[in-house]
Order: sequence, then C-alpha cells, then structure tokens
Amino acid sequence: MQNFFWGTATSAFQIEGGHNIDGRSPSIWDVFSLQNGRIKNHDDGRNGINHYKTYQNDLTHLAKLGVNSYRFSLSWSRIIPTLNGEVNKSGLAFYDRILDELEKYKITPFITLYHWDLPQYLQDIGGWLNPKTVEAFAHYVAVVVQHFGSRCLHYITLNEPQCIVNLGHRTLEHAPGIYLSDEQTVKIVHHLLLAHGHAVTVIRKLNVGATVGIANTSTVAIPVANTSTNIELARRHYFSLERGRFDQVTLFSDPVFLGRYPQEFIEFYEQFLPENYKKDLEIISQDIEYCYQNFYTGYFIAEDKAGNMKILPYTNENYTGVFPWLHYVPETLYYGPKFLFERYQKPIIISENGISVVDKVTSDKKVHDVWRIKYFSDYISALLKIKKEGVPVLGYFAWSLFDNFEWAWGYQPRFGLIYIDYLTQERIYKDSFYFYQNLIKTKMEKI
Ligand code: GCO
Repeated sequence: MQNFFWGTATSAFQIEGGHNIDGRSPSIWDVFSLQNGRIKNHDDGRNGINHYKTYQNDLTHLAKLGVNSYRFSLSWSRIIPTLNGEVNKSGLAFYDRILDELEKYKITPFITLYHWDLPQYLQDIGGWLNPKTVEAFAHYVAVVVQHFGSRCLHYITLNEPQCIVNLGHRTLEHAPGIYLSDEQTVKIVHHLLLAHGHAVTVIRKLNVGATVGIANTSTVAIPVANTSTNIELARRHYFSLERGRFDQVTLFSDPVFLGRYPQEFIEFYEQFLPENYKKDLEIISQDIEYCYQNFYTGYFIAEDKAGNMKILPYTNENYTGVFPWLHYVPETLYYGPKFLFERYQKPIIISENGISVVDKVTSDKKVHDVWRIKYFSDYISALLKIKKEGVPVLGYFAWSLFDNFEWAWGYQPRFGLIYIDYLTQERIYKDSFYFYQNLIKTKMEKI
C-alpha cells in the first residue's frame, strides 16, 4: 500500500457530458438542468466539460500532476439505463477505458458509486422515498463490482447524503427539487443509509478485497482557545443535532460507525422510522475500512465568562471566495479529523477539500490563483499537524481536478486546479496546479 493517498476528486455529472450517447439515459440532474430557473445563467450541466470525449487527454493532466490516487464517480444511468435493470455494456466500457488510463499511470482509482445523479426512471417511481431505489442501487453496485473485479479496490458508496436529503428535498436547491415533509425526509435518510449498508454487503459478498467507505460532509466547530473546556464545547456543538436539520455529521456517521441513530434524532423522529429499524442498523453498521469526509469550512466556538458556548462571527480573514458558505478556516482540517477519529476510531481520508475563487486568465495565458494556493497550503499544513499528533490520516483529495459544473451555481464558480475555457474547452494549468504538484513531490516519500 502507498504511504499516503495524494489525489484529486471529480464527479461524473459535473464533468462527463456525453449525456445522450452510447445508451446513457437521463439522470435527475439532466432533467433539473433544463427546468427554468433552477440553474444560474440557465447553464446546461448536461455538457459537463466534455470529459466523455476528452478523458484520455484529461487523464494525462492527472498524471502530470503527480498524484497517486484519483477519486471519480460513475454515472448510474450510463451503466443501467432502464428500470428493468439491464446492463449497458458501452457504459461499463467507458469506465474500463478510464481504468486503463489510470493503470497506465499507476494511479489508484477510488470509485464513488453515487454522486447525486439518480437515474430519472427511479425518480419517476419516487426516488429515494421508494425502497425499490435501494434495491436498484444494490443491483447496480453488484454489476459494477463484479465487472471491475480487482481493478478497483476502493469504493465510496454515497457522496454527501446530507446534501442529497437537505438540498435535494428541503431547500430545493438541488435535484430532484421536490419538498418532503419531516416524515418523508426521515424515510429517505433511512433509505440512503440502507443503500450504503446493502452496498457493503454486496461488495463483501463478491469478495474482491475492496475497501469501503461513505463520504459524509460537515462544517467543523473550531475552538478558538486551546483549552479543554473550549475544545469540549466545540466538540459537543459539532456532534449535536437540531430538529429540522438533516445536514449534521452524526446523522449519517453514527448509524454507520456506531450502529445507532443520534439520541436527539430518535427523540424527534423515531415514530417515522420503520418498525424494524434496529435490525436495519445492523446492515448499515457493517465494519468498513475508512472514515471519509468532505471538509471545506468551519465555524468558531468560544466560551463566555460564565462558561457558556458562543458562536463567533467570521472576520475578514475568513475570506469566502465565490461561495457565501465557504469560509477560509484552515483549522477545519485539524479539528475535523481529530473529532471524527476520537468518536469513530477509523482512519481518516479527506475525500474533498478546495475553494472557488474568481479565476482570470492573464495575457501570458496563466491563472494566478494566489488565494487557492494559500487555502490549500494552510489547510494541508493543519492536516499534517494533526496527523503528526497521532490521528491516522491516510489520504487527501483536492476538489477538484478541473473547473466544472457546480450544480445549481452552474459553470461560474471555479474549483479546479485546471482552468476550463468554456468556449474552446481548452485546459489551462492554474498556479495552484503547480503548487499541488510540487507539494506532492516533496511530501510523497516523507510522510
Ligand atoms: C460535494 C460536492 C461537489 C461540489 C463541491 C463544491 O461533494 O461537496 O459534491 O460536487 O462541487 O463540494 O461545492
């Protein structure tokens, strides 16, 4: 095994394009993309960055970057385009070609099985509200894992179920953009967890020796003072759960790693869970290898004179880039892994971390993304610090390799190490590409 997984991450819908060729059927994001007013500037996500056609060249850039790992997701509706479950061979063949390229460059694949692009035919029968979707997921996972065999040894079942639930079904910023009541929302939480659990069962049964994980996400509570009471207040706030919010870390991580729902969740919502939910928790909490987490940002917790917890406002230093929610808070990659490891006792892999800034191509055809470099540099330093202090951190995946389709925000926010000129589809290395390349080169052997 490698010492440390240095990688970048992408997702199928955000980059692939090729939405209606070689047998792929629409996903909920294809449909959502075309609905009036859903996506900024009416950007059409179905084009991605044309990676379906340019993947071969695109992956030469990945090799140049010098990473030893690459996290990408599969388009479910490319592989299984209809409700009858039949397999589309050309869909699998596309990913075979990607694996061929990765093998050529000795880059370890990490496959995300579900990164938000549910086949529309499943949404048509109720989406994650319908238990049939869970069965369909297990079938799709079996097809994939059987097909790739030992060519892929790292699977991530779901990406950010918090967002699937919350953005897709509560705030309606994301597909399918259908509002669910608390009762229905609890059902899809449970179904998503079950989908994860069944995927673990399938992967173990097929016995390919792959590791499994789920990429949850969270905004981390950062203690402003390094005192045990302040750290405890932050930890408690980070792991608390509020009624009506379905985006907190314990909601998906406690069932997976501890085999139980958070106490508050049970108090608020137990009546909406299926009768046999405790049995289901056994499936959900099967042992998995890694605790993946997508970390972007944090918020500050202080202690007032009476010893009470207080959330502090951000300062100018916590620059936001293009996104109002994404503040520069490098301590996120120190306290996040620390708190998660203390609670779940599993090795940590950062499955996403990055920032969107306003990138401009200058007359010398370069992109001087100074802020992104500062962000990566300070976040990675914080991560390596907690690793040095004994938390087993095994990998880091920068989000993202390319600028891409940023969901409801369209193509305007740019998260890539590589700039995309959307008129010509030209790829231009940003300064942060060289920064990350150099960082990997100097750290690769040392940690
Ligand atoms: C995620 C999202 C990514 C986003 C990124 C920036 O996993 O968080 O899936 O697809 O592009 O988070 O918002």
